Amino acid sequence: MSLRIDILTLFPEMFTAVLGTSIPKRAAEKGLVEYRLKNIRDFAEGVHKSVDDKPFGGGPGMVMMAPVVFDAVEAVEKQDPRPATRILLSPQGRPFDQKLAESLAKHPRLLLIAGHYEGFDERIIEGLRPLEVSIGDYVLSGGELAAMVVVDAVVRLLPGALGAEDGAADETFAGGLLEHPQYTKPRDFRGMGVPEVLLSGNHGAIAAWRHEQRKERTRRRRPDLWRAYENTTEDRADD
Ligand code: 9D3
Repeated sequence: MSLRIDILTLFPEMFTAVLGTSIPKRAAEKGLVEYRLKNIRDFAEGVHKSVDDKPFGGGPGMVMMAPVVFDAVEAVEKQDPRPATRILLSPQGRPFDQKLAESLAKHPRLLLIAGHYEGFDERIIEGLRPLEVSIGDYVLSGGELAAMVVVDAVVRLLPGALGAEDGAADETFAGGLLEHPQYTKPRDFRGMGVPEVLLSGNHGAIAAWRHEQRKERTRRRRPDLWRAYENTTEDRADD
């Protein structure tokens, strides 16, 4: 059974380019995943089809209304008997990382809820008990790009989504090292050369150089990853 991903959003058209390109597109063509976009506004009532309103107690911005989101979630969930893992994209959410992507890739069905307002009525969270997910500490205009990030990171982990070569390389990232520098033709570009060892044909020396570069980069650029790496490899002789 393939993964079903429902996405509730006010701007479904934002998703079409991302889901219709590259790996997310190929994964759907291979039958590994199915995307179902639904406009939250379809569940709005009244002549104005409102989905948001002013916060009780005052304050800036608009708040997504609970009845609309509940109706949307219930309607979409009824379309398939498999229970959906509900994910609400929110700046208050759990920081998204490769570990969470790996865990979500094992679920049969995901339901992503992306808002485009200052926030959600708290009763949406209280009543639907979604997993709240943030993609990092910066301010976006809405949850849509965050939802696309989550979908992209999850879908490429589905068995068969990647070519055989890419698949193995990915596993090193979570708690691993950053990549080493890479070079291709031409050998001289505007006076900048290529490290001799890469042209030497000495595969042992190349592997050792790359490993040193990865460690050095990780140590300098990502001390957080470096500490995690050290703590899982302190018994390894070559480090
Ligand atoms: C003034 C308080 N703002 C919170 C930082 C209000 C606010 C701004 C932007 C509330 C929501 C948003 C829209 N962002 C998201 O919906 C969002 C998000 C993000 O902005 N950064 C990182 N991850 C995410 S997930 C959803």
